[in-house]
Amino acid sequence: MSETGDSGAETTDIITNNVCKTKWSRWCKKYWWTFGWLVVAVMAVALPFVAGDTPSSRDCSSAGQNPSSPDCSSADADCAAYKAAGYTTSGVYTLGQPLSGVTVYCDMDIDIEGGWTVIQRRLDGSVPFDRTWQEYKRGFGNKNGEYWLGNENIHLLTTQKDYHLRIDMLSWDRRIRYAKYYTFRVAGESNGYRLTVSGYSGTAGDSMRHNNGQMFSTVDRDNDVASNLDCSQQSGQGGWWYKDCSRSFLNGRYVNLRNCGNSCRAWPGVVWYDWRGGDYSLKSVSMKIRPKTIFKHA
Ligand SMILES: [Ca+2]
Repeated sequence: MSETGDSGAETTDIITNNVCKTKWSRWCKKYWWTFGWLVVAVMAVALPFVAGDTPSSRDCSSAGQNPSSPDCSSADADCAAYKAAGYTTSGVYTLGQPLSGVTVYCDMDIDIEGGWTVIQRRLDGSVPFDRTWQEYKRGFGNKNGEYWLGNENIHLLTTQKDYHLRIDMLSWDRRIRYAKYYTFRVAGESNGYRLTVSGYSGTAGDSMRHNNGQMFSTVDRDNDVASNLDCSQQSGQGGWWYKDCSRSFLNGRYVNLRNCGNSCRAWPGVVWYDWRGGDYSLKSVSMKIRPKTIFKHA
């Protein structure tokens, strides 16, 4: 025991003499152990913040919020997962499984909880929505502006989890309304991307009640139940879940009512019949989804 103790004291002296070679050596020899422990303690507290372990510092926004850097390597499945991971800024994010690499606009602000994955957005008419089946299948547009996420992507997301749908609308006289559906799901292509939508609540009226159970139709694929007409062709060549046509078609022709006043026909525009009627084209709309089990996922 004593040998070990002597050996320990000797080692301490050697370290002390080697560390303290300055003109302050007398003070140094007396206090360097205390100072050393203080440095270790400060580093232990500061290191996690420097390394970026906390969600708030795991911010990939400078790279377009694309988590491709080492600190942001595990992309989240949807915007709700990003919100749960500490991301609070609306913007374009890159998703992980099942849509690996697909970018999407995340609405983190629309209600208290945020975390909405935007699947459709109309803002200014800059992106045409008179598109083919294949284009609606793959998705098109600009994630910072107007776009359709793609039926295949929407199907993959809503198959993996149970989702709510929320639709926000703005009129040209700057009034806002919304519609929420408790259940929103899109089947696969072999089933015509058939829609399940139910459980309405909101302020805009239920203009999707007739779309529940309908297949998707585009200008080049008539899956509606109106045998004598082509609903997509009748409604601005947009894709939608038409039945014998529809009280809503948010992918209709974009009509700028401010520019044309009463001189142009608003129909067929971006329509939500139960709020402004069939001949009123909305200024902007966005469709977004969020898991029913928000913030409870693994
Ligand atoms: Ca038809």
